[in-house]
Amino acid sequence: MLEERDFPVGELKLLASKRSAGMKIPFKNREYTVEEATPDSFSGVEIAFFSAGGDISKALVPAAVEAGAVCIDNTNAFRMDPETPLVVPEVNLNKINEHKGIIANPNCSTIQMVATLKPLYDRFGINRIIVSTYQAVSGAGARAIEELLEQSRRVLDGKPAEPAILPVSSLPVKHQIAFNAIPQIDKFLDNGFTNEEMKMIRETKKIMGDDRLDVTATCVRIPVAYGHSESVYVELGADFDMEEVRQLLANAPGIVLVDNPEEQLYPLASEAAGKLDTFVGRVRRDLANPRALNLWVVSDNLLKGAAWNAVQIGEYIALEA
Ligand code: 3JN
Repeated sequence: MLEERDFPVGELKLLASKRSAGMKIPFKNREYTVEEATPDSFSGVEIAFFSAGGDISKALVPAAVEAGAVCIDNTNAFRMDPETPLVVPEVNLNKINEHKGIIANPNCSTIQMVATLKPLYDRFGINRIIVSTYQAVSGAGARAIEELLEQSRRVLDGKPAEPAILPVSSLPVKHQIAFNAIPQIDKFLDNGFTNEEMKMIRETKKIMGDDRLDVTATCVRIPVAYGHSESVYVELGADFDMEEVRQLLANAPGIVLVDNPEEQLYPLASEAAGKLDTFVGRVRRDLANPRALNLWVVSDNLLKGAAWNAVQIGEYIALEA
């Protein structure tokens, strides 16, 4: 993403665990050697991107902040910390300036939903969101992509699925993902929701800056490699005109309206994969509640859902702050 966006990199330092130290990674016609990340790694670093899990961020982000770096953290470690802005540039860019060394990058499923709903929130207000997600296996890491591909081959060959990775949790029980849908992403909490669902609920309120927003979520893993899809029911705070809703979505930054049922055109994960934008379609007024809308929202979970949102924040810091 840094290379693709021609990010203004002076010096690049690639850090990872001891296990990955020594690996070579190409960047702009040069090869860089990965170094082991330690608390002493950050002297002279201006911007640090973290994406190695919450525990690593908790252990190393404070050292990076201490060394003077602005940290853009892709994990859940600081997302709900009141001192840390949780930023989707299309929604709350202004919050970046309040940072005290850390800016948190939200969960992938949250980002694409709030980016889409922001223009509707600003124009009509939002009282309630009911979302169901259809999430790609890449959200669970490279080994989950491998599992989907390998398992699909096995099932097609009439062999047992032998699930080993999904759902990712500390329990030994695993489920088939090939030709299936798994209504669990991350671990279960005491309230019956999964951690992924609670991330969407809490993060949406924080990013929109509205604690009274009612949000409920059901997060489902489906056999797609790249691109999360979401069915979103949203109750607006005022009467609305469908044509105006379409215009607001079509003109929203980072959002592409793909909505032409007559030609069977709507957002698809296969089309969104590899792209920076978020795609919205199937826009229709609810039949029971005339103040509610139903939408289908799709984006690349690894790009807008992660790397692109983080680099977008980095661009703002490097070029404008
Ligand atoms: O499974 C998905 O599709 C999304 C996964 C997100 C995830 C997985 C492990 C750790 C996150 C996240 O960004 O919410 C984290 C984390 O927060 O550190």
